[in-house]
Formats: sequence, C-alpha cells, structure tokens
Amino acid sequence: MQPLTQVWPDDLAALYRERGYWRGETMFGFLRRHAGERPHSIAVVGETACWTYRELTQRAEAVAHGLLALGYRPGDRIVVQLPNIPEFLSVVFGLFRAGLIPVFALPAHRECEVLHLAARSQASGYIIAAAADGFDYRVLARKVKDGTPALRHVIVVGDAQEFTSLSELPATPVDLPADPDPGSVAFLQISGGSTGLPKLIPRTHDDYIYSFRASAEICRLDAGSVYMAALPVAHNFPMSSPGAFGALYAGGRVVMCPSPSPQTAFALIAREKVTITGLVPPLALLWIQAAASATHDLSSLKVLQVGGAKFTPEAARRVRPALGCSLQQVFGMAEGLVNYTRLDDPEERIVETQGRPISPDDQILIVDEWGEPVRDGAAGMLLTRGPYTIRAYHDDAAANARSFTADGYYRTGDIVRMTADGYLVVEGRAGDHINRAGEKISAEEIEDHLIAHPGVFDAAVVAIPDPYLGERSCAFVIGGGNRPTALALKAFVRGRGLAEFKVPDQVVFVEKFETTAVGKVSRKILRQGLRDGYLETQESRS
Ligand code: OOB
Repeated sequence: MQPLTQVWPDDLAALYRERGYWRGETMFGFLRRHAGERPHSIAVVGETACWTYRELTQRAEAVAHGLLALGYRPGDRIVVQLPNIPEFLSVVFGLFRAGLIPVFALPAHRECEVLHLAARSQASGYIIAAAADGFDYRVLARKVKDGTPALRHVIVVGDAQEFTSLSELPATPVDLPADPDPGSVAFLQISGGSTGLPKLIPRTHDDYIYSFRASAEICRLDAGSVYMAALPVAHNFPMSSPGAFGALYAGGRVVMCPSPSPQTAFALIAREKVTITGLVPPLALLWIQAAASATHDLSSLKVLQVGGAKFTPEAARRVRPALGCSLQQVFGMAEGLVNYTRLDDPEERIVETQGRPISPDDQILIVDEWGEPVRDGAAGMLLTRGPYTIRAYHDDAAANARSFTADGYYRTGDIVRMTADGYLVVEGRAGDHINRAGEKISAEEIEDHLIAHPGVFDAAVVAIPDPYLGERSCAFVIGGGNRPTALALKAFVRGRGLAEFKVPDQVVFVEKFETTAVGKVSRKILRQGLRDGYLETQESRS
C-alpha cells in the first residue's frame, strides 16, 4: 500500500512544537479525555439520538472493536460517506481508535467520485447510511463494490440488505492498538478540486487538531457552546472551522442537522438552543429571507459563519438585522489555511473582508503571474504555508508539481488582496473552476464527460455569475453529427454517475470556438472568451 505521509521541514516542525501549535494529542485522545472529564455532558444530538461524551466514546470503541474483528488492520483506509447523523462521529472516532484511516466522501458524491476516492486511497472498506435525502446509498455501494475489487466490506448505518450492518459488527474481543504517532496521517480529506477529480489531502493529528483548537478559540467556543452542522459535516468547513470537531474539543455540543433548509434548521436551532453554525452564501441568503416570516425562536444563535465562496458585502450587511446574530466570514480550504473575521472586529471589516489567518505562523504571499510579490494592497495570487497547511497531496506527483512551490508554499489558486490591517479580500480565482454555492466543480472534469457523448465534438465549461448560487455552470458545446438536445445532454452527464451539482446548469450550442491565428488557444483563454461573449449578449438583451 502507498504509505501515507505529510512532512514539514524539521526546523519548522520543531518551531511549530515549540510554539505550542502541535501538542502531541491524537484525534481519539482528546475525545477520551473529555469522556473522563465530562462523561455526562451531551456530545452530540441528532433528530432521534442524543449521546453523552461517555456514550459517544463507548460507541466509537465498539466500532473500533467491530472493524478490527472483521479483519481490518491499522493503516487500512475506509471511505466514509455519511450524512449529518450522530453515527458520523461514532464511526469516524471509531476509525481513529482502531488506527484506520477515514477517507471522506460527501453525500452528494456518486460512483465517479467514490470510485476515484476508493481507488486512489486503496480503500478496503466503505461506510454508508442506508438512505438519506431520498437517495439509496446501497444502490451506489453495489456499483462501487463492482468497481473496487479491494473493497472487502460495505458497512451500513441502517438496513444493510446484503451488506454488513454497523450495529451487527462482530463482538469478538480484540486488542485495540496503542495510540498513533501524533505526527502521522489521521485521515484523508478531499480537495475542493480545481482540476479533475478530488485530490486526497493527508492531514496529521497534530496539524488538524491545531487548526480546530485554535478555530474554537477564535470563535470563543466553550462547554456551553452548541454548534450545529448544517452543511455536510464531512466537508472541512463544518468539520473543523471550528465545526463539529472544534465544538467537541471545547467540550461543547454538536447538533447534526439533516438539511440546511430554513424549515429544518430553524426548528433545530430553537429546540437545541444552537449558538453557532456555518453556511455557504446562497444558504445564508435563504435564511435571511426566511427569517422575516420565521416563527421559531432563533435568539440563542450568536454567530453565523459564512464561507466556502464569496459573500458579498451587501448580503453580509443583512445578517445581523435579519437573524439577530453576528456574522463571521470564513475563507478556508481543505488543504489547510483558514481565515476568519474576528468576533470583535468592527462591522465594516466583517462585512468587507474574508478575515485573517488563524495562526501567527501562517505565511501569506501574494504574487503576480511571474511569482513576484505584488505591491502592498494590490491583488495577486495567494500562496501560503504554515503549521496546518499541507506540503503535498497523496500519491499525485503531477498535482504536487503544479500546486506547491519549491519552497513548500501551496498555490491556492485564489486571487486576493490584503488590507492595511492584514485582512484578506477574495477577488476571484485563477483556476478553471466553478464555485457553485461553495461546491467546487472542475471545468475540465465536466468537459471530459460532455465530450464522451457521441454527438458532441467539443465542449468548454465556464462559470457564469448567478445571483443566488454565486456562480453557475454553463457548458458551451459544439455538436457533432447527431447533436443531442440540451436536456438529453444533461441526462447523459447525470447518467455517468456524477454528483448532481456537477451537471451543467445550462447548455449553449455554438458552431465553433474562436481560435487565434496560430489555431491554438489555451482552454483557459477559450473559456474566458466564451464567458465574456456570453455575458455581453446577456447584457445587450436586458
Ligand atoms: C472550503 O474549502 P474547499 O477546499 O471546499 O474550497 C477551498 C476554496 C478556496 O480556495 C476558495 O477558492 C473558495 O473555496 N473559498 C472562498 C471562501 N471560502 C472558500 N472564496 C471566497 N470567499 C470565501 N469566504 O471552502 C472551506 C474550508 C474551510 C473553511 C471554509 C471553507
């Protein structure tokens, strides 16, 4: 098996330890500590379940025992695709306890993405819920199993059918392994993905715990805090910024919200007295709108975090009047760096900027296209390195060569500028991806699927500004002999087993793509031209 590593240069690793960022704790270790210190405090609440720290820890240990009894060994990788249910935590902490490596898939992922994650991580297990949000994950699991010979078990929360039920894992007594090295990789997170399919991000116990411990401090979480995971909790934002893990680290309570719709979420906020939650911009807009006629008591909510995509100042200004809570902007990435506006920042800074880094040792470079630092206050490409930003993706030499500089900076692909007081403002992206309501879509990946249709000669996918989603996807398509209708083409892409959010929102057929005199043009310039041309036509129409 391809070993899992994440290595910082020795001098920096020593500095990060000396400064107290990396404290040698492990993911299961901190939960066990809480189970000892606050056994009867509530750790997690779902629609139907409610577990104390002791119960969560015991359930996690049972999962660890069961998986080892099935024959799994420390270091084995297990794809986890679970919705926002308490079992997400018992499973993931169970994997940590057994020394198994969770590979996080989002509930929206379908066979294309899951097959890729399973293959790239060399997974031998796959943990799903029977069904969620009207989708039967066992149907997906059959396809994933067929395509992944190394997959030994599919483990199901709920009715397992032909698979293994989580509640019926073998109870044979087995020895649990010793705690892992805190510098070792704890799990594989997935990238927002700017090119191709999601890349795997190895995060260590030390670096990840630092990121959510410090995030919890910035957000002033304590044992009285109630964090609601409204976004899919496997995503880095609701998981660790400060997210479910940060809330647990602070000894607080996690509420698993099955849907971010105002209807479901408002009822849970009122019932569980939620104090903080996080949303992507389109959902924040929806909540702002719905709050006007809401009958639920939302007065417990102190902080609404918004991140994952740019939140416009106009929308940001509406949060407090509509929801009666503070806004915190969060600009982060699964690769590491997370920026927050601080709770005591002046309103203008909270509304106008995407915050500043967590750590005094987050190094930020803003460079021009030649890699030279821009002048103060000018926009440029954001590069970063620091105590919780990765130095390499797992098993992907090409992506590593592209995404990291020789001296270890991660090229975020984001265009930002820095204010005089050190806050970042996101201006756009250098890459070719569409940020659809916080879901990142790779233009390249979708073009590949479109071109696979026999009636498609060529395709270019671009981001079009959208008042609700921030950006939506538009596929420009040159038809071949038997040109499909737009609807048929969307159905074709959907049929290839992609996450629904990746199906182009719009398909525009064109005769040809403009090329330069030499007949060559980079797809990046091509996409830009198509997008600009399209936007101009729309303007002249309106
Ligand atoms: C978060 O993580 P990912 O890995 O899904 O996506 C990262 C990318 C960033 O590089 C940037 O392009 C975009 O998402 N982004 C934002 C943003 N927050 C993320 N763009 C503009 N404004 C923002 N506030 O999306 C993520 C991870 C941890 C915390 C928050 C978000």
